[in-house]
Amino acid sequence: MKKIAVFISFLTLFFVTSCNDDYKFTLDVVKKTTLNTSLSITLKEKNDKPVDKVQFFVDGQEVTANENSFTINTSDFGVGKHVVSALAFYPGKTKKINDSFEVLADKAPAIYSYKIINSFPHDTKAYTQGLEFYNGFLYETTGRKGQSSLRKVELTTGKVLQKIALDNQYFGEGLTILNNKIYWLTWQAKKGFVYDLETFKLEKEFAFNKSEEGWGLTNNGTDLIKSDGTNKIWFLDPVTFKEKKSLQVYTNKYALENLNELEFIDDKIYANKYQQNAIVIIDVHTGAVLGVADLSDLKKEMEKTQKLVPEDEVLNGIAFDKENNRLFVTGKNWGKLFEIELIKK
Ligand SMILES: [Ca+2]
Repeated sequence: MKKIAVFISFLTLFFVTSCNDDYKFTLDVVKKTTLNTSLSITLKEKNDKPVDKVQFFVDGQEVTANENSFTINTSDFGVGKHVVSALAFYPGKTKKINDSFEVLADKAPAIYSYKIINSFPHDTKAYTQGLEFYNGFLYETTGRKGQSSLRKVELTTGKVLQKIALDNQYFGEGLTILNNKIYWLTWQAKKGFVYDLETFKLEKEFAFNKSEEGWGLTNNGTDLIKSDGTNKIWFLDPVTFKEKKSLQVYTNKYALENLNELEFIDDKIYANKYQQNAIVIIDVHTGAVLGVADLSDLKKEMEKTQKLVPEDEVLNGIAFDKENNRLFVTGKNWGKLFEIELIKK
């Protein structure tokens, strides 16, 4: 009796396995495409066996299917790697098939040069990680354990008007000001802090979620916008600190990693790329790199009066004075802060 049961189980297993194996699905997907392109993806069964229904998902979000295929405009999902899944329902079974596609920007970034409009003193002991212009003053955060500080600075003199230190266990990173609060990131502690704008009194701390580290910070008036050292830019709710969404930053050729200090200007994100004397201009909706400003001559300008530590005392810090349309940049421990104008080549 037992033998028969085993034999029946074996038969059942064989039957189920062979039935499963009868359906061989693949997703017909172009692996690399560009923005502003229509992309069609089709679920194929090796022997054209009929399925009852297919549901498609891009990055976990269901998209409208037309029988065994669907079409999207790549701009709706932005540049970067996207996961596509199909859930196929066929007699008595369901199967999930995963694949991916990568979207690049549809054109090369515009190249900008720059013109120095003004230069101001900057503390050579300020290892700049965050820089923002607010209500007539510069606000700056500096890094390194035991040296991390939050400062309010007078633009024209570089004089530090107000300053607090971060606990020695933390390495300070970017800052931004929103709704009369200062938000300040730490590097690898997966933590950020919130201060009162006027008093610099610590109000609360928050934890990062999926974003990896704390690098740059800015805001668009609604959300905090954070870089984490990868090619991703994260949008956080300033009250709950929920990471609402992320952008992947790509040119027409590759992903741009190590995005550092940030500034939100005219609906675009300006980012320092770590250890590169460049600022990249990013489309806030798609993540595509729209422009690159080469500031290597600005570093050379600094080196006329100051010896900079290679690969350490690098360009970092972008601030924008919206009222007067002034763009400020500096670097880690640089003795000068420059007002510059970017010029499209
Ligand atoms: Ca900034």
